[in-house]
Amino acid sequence: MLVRNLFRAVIMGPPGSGKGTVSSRISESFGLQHLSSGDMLRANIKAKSELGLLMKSCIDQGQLIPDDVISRLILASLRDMEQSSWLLDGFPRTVAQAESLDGVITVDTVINLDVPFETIKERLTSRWVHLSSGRVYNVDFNPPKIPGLDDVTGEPLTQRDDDTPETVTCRLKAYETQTRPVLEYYRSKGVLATFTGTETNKIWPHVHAFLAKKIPRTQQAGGGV
Ligand code: G5P
Ligand code: MG
Repeated sequence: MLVRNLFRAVIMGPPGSGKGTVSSRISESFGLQHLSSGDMLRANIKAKSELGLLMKSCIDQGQLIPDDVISRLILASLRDMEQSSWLLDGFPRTVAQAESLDGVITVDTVINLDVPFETIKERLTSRWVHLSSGRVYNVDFNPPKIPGLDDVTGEPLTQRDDDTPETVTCRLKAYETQTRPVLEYYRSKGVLATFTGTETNKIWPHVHAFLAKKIPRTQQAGGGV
C-alpha cells in the first residue's frame, strides 16, 4: 500500500558533529524513526556474528565498512520501515551508497551538521554511550544523571573503542576523502541544508525551525525546541 505524506531525511556531518544528539531531538519533536548505521553495526558486533568481526576491524581502524555490505544492511532495514517517516544517520557515507539509496527512494531533505574538526576531537574522547539504545552522553555537555549509568535503564555506560585520539584522526580523514563528496551529490539535487556552528544547542533551534516548515503538521509529535 502506498502511504502518502511520509517524510524521509538523512543527517550528515563529520564524526562527533552531533548527528546522534540532534537525531534524538528530531525523533522526539517530529516523530521520525531514527536509524543509525553506526548503532546498527555495533549491535552486529555485540552479537559476535562473523560479519560483526569484519566490521569491528574496520571500525576500530577508523575505516569505512565496504559499500556493498553496509548498503545491503541498511536497505533491508528500510524495507521494514516502508510505512514510516524516517531519519537516516550515518548513511550514505560515500557517493556509491548515496546512489544505492537513490535506487530505492528519493530523500526529501539532507541535514548537514558543519562543525569544525578542532571542536570534534575534544568531544569524542569524553563521550559515553549506552550501547543497546545508542543514547549518547558527554561528561561536560550532557552528563548522565548518575555518573556512569544510563538515565533510562540504569545500565552501565561504556566508551566506544573507536573514540581514541588516533582512530578519531583516521575517521576524520575518511570523512574528508570519502564522505565530503556526498554533500556535493545532494547539493546538486537541491536537497542539502547546511547548519554551521560549534554548539549543538545553538544549531538545534535552526534545524527545528527548518523541519517545522518541511514536515507535514499532521506528523509532528508536538515537541518544542
Ligand atoms: P558512526 O557511529 O556513524 P560517526 O563517526 O559518524 O560514527 P559519531 O561518532 O557517532 O559519528 P555523532 O553521532 O555525529 O558522532 O555525534 P554525537 O554522538 O551526537 O556527539 C558526539 C559527542 O559530543 C557526544 O558525547 C555528545 O554528547 C557530545 N556533544 C554533542 N553536542 C555537543 C556540544 O554542543 N558540546 C559538547 N561539548 N559536546 C557535545 O560510525 C562509526 C563507524 O562505523 C562505520 C565506520 O567505520 C565509522 O567510522 N560506519 C560506516 N562505514 C561505511 N559506511 C557507512 N554508511 C557507515 N556508517 C558507519
Ligand atoms: Mg552517532
